[in-house]
Amino acid sequence: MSVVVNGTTPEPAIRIPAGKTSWIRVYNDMPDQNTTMHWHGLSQRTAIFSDGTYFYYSHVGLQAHTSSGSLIVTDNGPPPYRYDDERIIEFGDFCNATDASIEDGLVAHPFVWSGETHGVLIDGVGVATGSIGGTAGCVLPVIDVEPSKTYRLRFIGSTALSMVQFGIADHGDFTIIGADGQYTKPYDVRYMQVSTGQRFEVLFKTKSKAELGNQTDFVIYCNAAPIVTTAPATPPLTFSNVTYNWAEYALQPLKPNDFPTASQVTRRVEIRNRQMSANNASVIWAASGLQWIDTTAPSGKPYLVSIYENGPSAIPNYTNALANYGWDPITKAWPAKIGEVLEIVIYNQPSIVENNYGLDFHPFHAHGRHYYDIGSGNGTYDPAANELRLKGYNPVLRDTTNLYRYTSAQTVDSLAGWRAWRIRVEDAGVWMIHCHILQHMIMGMQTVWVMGDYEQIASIQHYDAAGYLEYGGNAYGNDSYTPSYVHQFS
Ligand SMILES: [Cu+2]
Repeated sequence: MSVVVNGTTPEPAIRIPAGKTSWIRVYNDMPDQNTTMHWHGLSQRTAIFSDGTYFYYSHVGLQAHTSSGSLIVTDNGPPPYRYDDERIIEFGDFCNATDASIEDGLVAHPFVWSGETHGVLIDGVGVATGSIGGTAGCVLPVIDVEPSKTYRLRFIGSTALSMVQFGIADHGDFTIIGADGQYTKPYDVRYMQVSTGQRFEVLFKTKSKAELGNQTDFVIYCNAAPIVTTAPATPPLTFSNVTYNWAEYALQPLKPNDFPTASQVTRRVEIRNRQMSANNASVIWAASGLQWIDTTAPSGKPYLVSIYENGPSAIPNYTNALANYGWDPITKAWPAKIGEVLEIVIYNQPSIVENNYGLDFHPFHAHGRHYYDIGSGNGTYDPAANELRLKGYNPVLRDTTNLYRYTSAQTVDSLAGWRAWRIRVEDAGVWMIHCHILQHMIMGMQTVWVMGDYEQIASIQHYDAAGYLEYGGNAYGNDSYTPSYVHQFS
């Protein structure tokens, strides 16, 4: 049992034009579950100016396993790159268990791991590990293309857990032209590497009829083809287990994007992530000592609702947060002021569960305003050394990038790898920064950022927001009445 939208997984693709107001009405037809829809990569109160590939999914529990679909913001005018047609390639994970049973295990005492994925899906189709395509109803994914054409492939990482490497046998490079909804300068790669939460746009040329000869099917990765039902004797493509160098310090914006210099940075915050044991043998992830799950907010309500209802007292205390790794001990949230330019350094630290000192990789995603990704590396972040690597390099704006695993284990208190971002704090609101692996989120690898003061956050008047502040409010609507709404654009 899992959650679907309009009867399908992936959910239907949504295409909306840039610069226009589009209505998307979300109905929850599940009598026994809450749901949310997260418009991944978009700051919902700001206008979108360019084409991009986004996606939308439930942000509740493990519903996003199946409740996920592409969201394409179409260009306002001709795109900056020429291509004949496009295809969406959305990766998903298949687990041979219900969402509820996996989730129960993740929060159980003692902890029960979900196990690894049973199959990586392309656009909802795939064959589970140990099964053979073409038998017993197992269908292999097929991407239909025509000869002599250039395709814009829109890759969407909507797996729960898996990092996916992807290639097509006997073809040339993919040319990356976009990442996380932002156009980039062209950058060639031999194969794709996509973590959960990430999107990439690439140009891909198919062969001409003459080049094809009699061969019209090509293996995607391995084990897969609609006519070929057994794996090739030798893998048709060579990938690398070294994941941490893929397209690092490489993707630059097509147009200048106001990248902040080191001297413009006003504050550096570290988020130190580690796996820990909690009471009763459960296993959690904590960020600088704070495990954040749905019940962590002290008010028991969403932060925005609490801010509207309680006013400035619900804003996390900035001074106390600075004295406590960046997060306020009362509200369990990370405050920032509008106008700050943050440098956020995300660290891996070895697990202290059963003294195994293990490490994992984590695709970190930020809601709201995109960030400038200033790179990654093993060990401890060295600002001066990194500044040399940034010379002549202008990072593209991103919303999901990997904190990698460089070694399997290290000594207990070491800093075992980093990812760093710069963020211009300009969008007032409550935004999450979290690992995008669904299992890790449920185990607590999430942070909540409150950006701006009360007046800035509550700039939509209370009477206009009132319908959002409780279940069944007039902003929700139902079968018998249309929700009331506030125009965000003139
Ligand atoms: Cu993670």
